[in-house]
Amino acid sequence: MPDVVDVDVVVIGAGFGGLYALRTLRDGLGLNVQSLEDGDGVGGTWYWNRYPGARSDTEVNAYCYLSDKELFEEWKWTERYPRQKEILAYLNHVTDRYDLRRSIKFQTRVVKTEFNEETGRWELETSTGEHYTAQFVIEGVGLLSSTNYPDFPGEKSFKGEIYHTARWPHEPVDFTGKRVGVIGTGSSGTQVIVEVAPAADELFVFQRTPQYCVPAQHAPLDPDKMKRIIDDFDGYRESVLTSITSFGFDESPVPAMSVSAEEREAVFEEAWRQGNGFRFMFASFSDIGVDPEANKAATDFLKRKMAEIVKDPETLRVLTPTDLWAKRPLCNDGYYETFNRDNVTLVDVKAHPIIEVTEKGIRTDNAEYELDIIVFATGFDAVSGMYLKIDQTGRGGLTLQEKWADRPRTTYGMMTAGFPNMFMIYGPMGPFTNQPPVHEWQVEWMRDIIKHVIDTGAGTVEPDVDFENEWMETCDEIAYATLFMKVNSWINGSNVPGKPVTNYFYMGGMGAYNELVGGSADEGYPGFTFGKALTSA
Ligand code: NA7
Repeated sequence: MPDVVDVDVVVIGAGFGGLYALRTLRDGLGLNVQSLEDGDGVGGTWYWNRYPGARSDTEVNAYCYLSDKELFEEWKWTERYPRQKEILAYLNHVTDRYDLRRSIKFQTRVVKTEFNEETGRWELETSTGEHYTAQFVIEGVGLLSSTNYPDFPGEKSFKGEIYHTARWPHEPVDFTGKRVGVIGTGSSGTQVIVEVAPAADELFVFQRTPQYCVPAQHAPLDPDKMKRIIDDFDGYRESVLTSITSFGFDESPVPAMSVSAEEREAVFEEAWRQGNGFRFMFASFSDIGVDPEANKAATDFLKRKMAEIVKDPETLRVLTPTDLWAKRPLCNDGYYETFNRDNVTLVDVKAHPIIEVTEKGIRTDNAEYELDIIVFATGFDAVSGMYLKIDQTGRGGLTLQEKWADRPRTTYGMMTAGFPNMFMIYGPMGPFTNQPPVHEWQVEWMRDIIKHVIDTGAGTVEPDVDFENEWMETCDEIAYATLFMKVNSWINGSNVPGKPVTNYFYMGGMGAYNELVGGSADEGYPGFTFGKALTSA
């Protein structure tokens, strides 16, 4: 028998969510917590996504922890949207500030979790052959973490370098004088394209679906804004956690078509001037994500802006989306302007699909592009992907892979029936919001229910199947009334071949989620079953 380490809690992943879970359960509840992390440093998304141009496109006042005012005051961000390096430095600071590193094992990927019904404990196995048992497992494995890597034939024959944005090497990649191909024009693609274009000799952008991209309006951080937040810190955190999107700005209550065309134009113009994709979508009007007419008003405006920027008519035609605006909203400065550069070529791979990677570069059905470097900015097997990469077994031998074969099913995006004491931070059917403050909220909910299990002597907690089904229905009812289900993207699973195309989110907004799920704790957790302790840890 291999050596087995018994702990109260295993936390999988040391990104924003996992670090907060470690701190909250270890220092808040005094439990024996072991964190296991695949990378050789903390940071999660921000550890892996080191590509040129990588940065948060959420304003930093909402892209950080909000549970500790002192931390918020002491860490000095420099830019409105922090770059990857700065976020990684922040997360390392947090790790050291709360002395978390001693509880984390790096380069240790959990490959298997199994619930032992005899002992009421989870048994875990790692890629390094280590074995753990734990009463509770918290999976902070990341919403956007498992990479989507299209399998183009011939990739191995390519003589140049190939990178994926979400598995970028630690050493800088030199693009100087190189012919570069970027596949993908989502958040990662648009960021890498803008950054690499000035350095590369030639840049070929392989675009499948054009995207609406509003300016970010990058700028140094506004110290007055941060001061105003600090002066009413609790009020600010409350406002973030009771808003719809938790992005730290005021959302509009005004439907787009309730105002005159002139007024609408002025509001859009101001939103463009202020920058930020989510802000544009949710702070200009209340219904761009749900009402096709409102959505069209917004996209008409964005198309007019694109036409003002992009000089070549054919490039403009290919760059201009024809869909609704209902992928995850993007923002970046200089994205459309980049296509005015002489060294940048837009390749329409919807019209002429990529057939293969050759020794020399990329071949579409009508041309071959000779390249030195290929960048896959092709995104993620999002939301459910990372959970399904781990071989997970709950009660009665039911595997997560079996349970989620048709679609992921959870309760509140945090637990799934048949998997007692297993928690997911920002799992499927959780709120569709900015993440870090919501990670904290969810971890605090987990802390409270775990405390309840401990205080009452119950060994386990798990959601009831009927209750879970009700949650799924609630989520679907809301999501299918939005436009996000009508356009292909990772939000509904349609970006990965073979993945269930379905709803993956609670789209009722964080405020409603907070009330509903937080309220259930006050009522003694209806819909959850608390079991008897079988053995002590
Ligand atoms: P995204 O937003 O999923 O974008 C991936 C891009 O890659 C998108 O343009 C895709 O086109 C394209 N793609 C994917 N597969 C292919 C193939 N086979 N051929 C050509 N093009 C392809 O991922 P990101 O990493 O940019 O961002 C994900 C999230 O991370 C982002 O929303 C933020 O929340 C942070 P498609 O649109 O599917 O036609």
